[in-house]
Amino acid sequence: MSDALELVDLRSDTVTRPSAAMRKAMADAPVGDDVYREDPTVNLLQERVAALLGKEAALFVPSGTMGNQLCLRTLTRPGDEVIAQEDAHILHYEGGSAAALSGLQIRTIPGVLGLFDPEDVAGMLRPQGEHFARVRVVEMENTHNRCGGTIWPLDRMQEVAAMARAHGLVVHLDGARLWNASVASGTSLAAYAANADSVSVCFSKGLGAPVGSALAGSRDFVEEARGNRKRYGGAMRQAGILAAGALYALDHNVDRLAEDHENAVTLARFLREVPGLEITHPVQTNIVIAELGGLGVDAEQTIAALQARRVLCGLAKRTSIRFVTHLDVSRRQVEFAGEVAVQVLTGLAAA
Ligand code: TLP
Repeated sequence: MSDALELVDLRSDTVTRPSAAMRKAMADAPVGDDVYREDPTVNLLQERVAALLGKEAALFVPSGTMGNQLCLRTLTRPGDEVIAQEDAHILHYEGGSAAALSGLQIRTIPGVLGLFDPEDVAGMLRPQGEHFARVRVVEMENTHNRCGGTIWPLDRMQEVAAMARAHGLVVHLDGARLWNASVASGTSLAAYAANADSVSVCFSKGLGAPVGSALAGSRDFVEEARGNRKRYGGAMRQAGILAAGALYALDHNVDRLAEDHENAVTLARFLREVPGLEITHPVQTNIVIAELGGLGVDAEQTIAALQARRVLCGLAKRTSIRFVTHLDVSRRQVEFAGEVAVQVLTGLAAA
């Protein structure tokens, strides 16, 4: 089949390219200067996202990292502590920015599959006094990237948020892939977001827009985040061109995430054929992490060998590799990648 001859890029759902229809919507978008708040397309997107998340306001930002970091900056003062699960994106993949830009320390909960319990939060509280950092934010990531796209069950989020709030803490939700959680679980975006004071979501991952994320919260919070966005150099001018891609994605690419989730299950089925390979998480959304430790093959070597066969994946942890399904890979391509992965891994294990 012709598409099987092409590169099957499963490194991330960030690699998607805007479709012709999305590009047209972007080209045709009415725009204005968003620093003057005069870009109608950005304004529309912000209103739409605020409504979807059940928040008073939202703000368009260039990236998920900036969304998370603006939320953290706006919720805290230097020296504060952020409580997060030990595999959190804000800790591993944002260049140390919580420390560099906001003077924060992140204290981690081990958790299981990226999730934790209200008692874990209680265990992180500190007495008041000059020795202690102020514990300020509890962060949840839904879906959880480094733990294989796992979904926070709504009731567990509610319990964690209730515990945090009972102790005067605020909650941030890294919802880069909240769309995936919502489509897979049937829980509304707003129901998840109700458990957070600040939320960030991305259009540039499974939704297939080329650029852009948003943060959301109360009107006052978003107003302050807007000032910080300017300071961080993230205030854009005729950004409606980009916001139009995000609006197009909201209209066309949310429900279809279910296909990506099915494709991830299919891929995992192939991978499980390899004796010794482990997928240690339930495949709930669009991420599959294969643990290679038991197989005795090197993760980097595996990635290179797969690349030579035109299948791209990424390193997850030292001994595991990550595959992410998305709208630019078809069922057939996923099956092709699965077949290749079985051959390559079986061959490496036997060598
Ligand atoms: N994740 C990227 C890489 O940074 C690892 C990926 O390929 O998955 N929160 C979560 C949960 C994310 O997965 C990401 C991106 C971000 C935030 C940051 O988004 P960007 O890349 O737009 O800064």
